Amino acid sequence: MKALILVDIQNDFLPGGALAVPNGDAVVAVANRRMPAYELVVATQDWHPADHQSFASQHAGRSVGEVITVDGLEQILWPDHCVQGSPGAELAAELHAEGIDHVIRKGTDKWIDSYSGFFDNDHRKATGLYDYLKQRRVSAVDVMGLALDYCVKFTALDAVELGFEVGLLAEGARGVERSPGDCDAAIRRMKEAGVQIVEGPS
Ligand code: VGL
Ligand code: ZN
Repeated sequence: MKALILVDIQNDFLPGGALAVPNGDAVVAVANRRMPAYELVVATQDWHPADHQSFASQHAGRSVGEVITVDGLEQILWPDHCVQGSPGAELAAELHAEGIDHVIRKGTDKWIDSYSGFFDNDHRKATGLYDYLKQRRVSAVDVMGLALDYCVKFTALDAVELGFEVGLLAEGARGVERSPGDCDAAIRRMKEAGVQIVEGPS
């Protein structure tokens, strides 16, 4: 069985949001169009405590975009985003929520970020997504959403490592592009790992 994983399609990643992804809103219509073709649809939700240590605001004298070490791990500092219970953390209002079977929240531990929907960035703890999919006999996943060069990429790479057949719905993904070329590099890395890049509408 094949599942669709909708990655972090949340207000804070849409235009006007705290960590807006350029043209991030374009993925909502793609998600709505593609969802009915899958037997199972899972959404991930970035879900940070207000004092999450990936927030630049938590580190005196540091600014957004700097890279520091948090609990022994490299961490890019982001603006405050997807704070638990805030409007920015909600799934996009136009996303057809009734088509989503399950939501996996991640990034809940203040000391470690979680780009992947499966594990935190150091693979210390699982989010429950793998068990959820395995219990339902899922063997293949298509991944789309935000942001292509962070959470979509790491979710797809972990899915490959976990043994799923993985597709990237490229038309349904947009990236932050902190540095020019990040999105192309992300797609290249996914391709090399064995992710099938699915282009264009269907
Ligand atoms: C994301 C940065 C920080 C993402 C989440 O969803 O790609 N990026 N938190
Ligand atoms: Zn985050």
